Amino acid sequence: MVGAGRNPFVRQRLCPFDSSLLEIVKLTRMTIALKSTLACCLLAILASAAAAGEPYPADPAMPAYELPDPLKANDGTTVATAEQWKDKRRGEVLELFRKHVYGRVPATKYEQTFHVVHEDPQALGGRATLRQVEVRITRDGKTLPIRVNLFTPNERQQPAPAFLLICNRGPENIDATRQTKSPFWPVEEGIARGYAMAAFLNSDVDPDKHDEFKDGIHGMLDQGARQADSWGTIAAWAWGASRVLDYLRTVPEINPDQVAVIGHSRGGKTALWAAAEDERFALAVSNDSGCGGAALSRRRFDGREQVKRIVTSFPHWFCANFKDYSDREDELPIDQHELIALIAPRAVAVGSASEDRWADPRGEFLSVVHAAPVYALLGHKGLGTTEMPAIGDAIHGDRAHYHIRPGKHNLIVEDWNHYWDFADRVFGRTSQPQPTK
Ligand code: GTR
Repeated sequence: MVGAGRNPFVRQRLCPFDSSLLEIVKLTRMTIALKSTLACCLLAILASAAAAGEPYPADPAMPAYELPDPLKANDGTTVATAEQWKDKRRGEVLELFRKHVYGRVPATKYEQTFHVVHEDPQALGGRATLRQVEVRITRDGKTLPIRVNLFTPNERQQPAPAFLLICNRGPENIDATRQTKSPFWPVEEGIARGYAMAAFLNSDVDPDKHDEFKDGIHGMLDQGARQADSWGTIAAWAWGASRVLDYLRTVPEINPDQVAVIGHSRGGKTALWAAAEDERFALAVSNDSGCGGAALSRRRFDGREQVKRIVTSFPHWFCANFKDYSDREDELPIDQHELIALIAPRAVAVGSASEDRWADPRGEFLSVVHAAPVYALLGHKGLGTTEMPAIGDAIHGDRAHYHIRPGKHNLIVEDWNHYWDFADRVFGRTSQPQPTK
């Protein structure tokens, strides 16, 4: 049993009890005043809890839960060696996620070609080479272009490690002209640290709306009636990330064995699933990915996104089977710590924001903690602790990273610096955080 949380905020009874009307009015006013004072106190507590150096607030009340053991095979036996994990159990866990959560990619054949549509060897004042590339997917006379913006550092002794951002925001966030510089994709800082920076829009692969899977890559590759485990839109975006990786691995300036996939929120859910499906990604970065991403589904408390809510608001993200676990998370044959385990022994980085309770920061942390037995089996310590860091702190473990940044749901340079620091360790290199422009 992982344990039920207790509500740290004790409710106070404020109702007055008096027979005189005047007294009641007075007391009611007092009650209102007291209530607003209490509300202010509560806000102050929450605000101070969001300050750097403070512990993340205790869990609200929630039902006790028990996590499935990643090392217990479908036949009930316990996986005891790295070989058993690789040859048997990893495939089982992957299949369980395909069947119950994200869905299965169809086996439909297609053609893929890469087209450099613009190249500037002297981008960013000569510090980088910019390539704008289309990864074109063609089937039955129809073509779907995935547009990639790629900056590679010009100053480098050897092929550079790369970060591929799955951008779930507008194109201005990944502006190749750099007229708009968004902290969501801090190219200048990444290049200064020696990283190649690539990005594509998830909407190029599949639209982020419930279109009955008619448009985007679904419209192109799906054949026949949809099944309960047919791929949803997150699986489609993850597939798109792999197609961009196909291209990145052909770029001489990039080390093909050092490509990280990174995403925020729905993009973070996608980054984790992309790395689970595609073992060529050396590092998966989940920023504020929450429900259906890094956060454990079984932690069911009010104020965080749960399965019922996510499948209702975003019916296209997951396979149809996932809906069956609305308010029945305990019946899922897997939980999200096993998604992290699928990335082992490769590196994983999970970042949270202290005010992002909807994404359940502690649930995101615990997923990494509970993936540790698989990392251990494969010769790595993982985070190396079960204690959540204070707000503002980071844990750079052995192939696993976690940080909790003060503030709101977002991907900003502070998060990126944590990820680059960790990637430096994983890839055995050093680089310095840059002053933000
Ligand atoms: C929210 C959704 C989250 C998260 C977020 C985002 O509306 O509830 O699961 O993915 O969107 O992607 O920004």
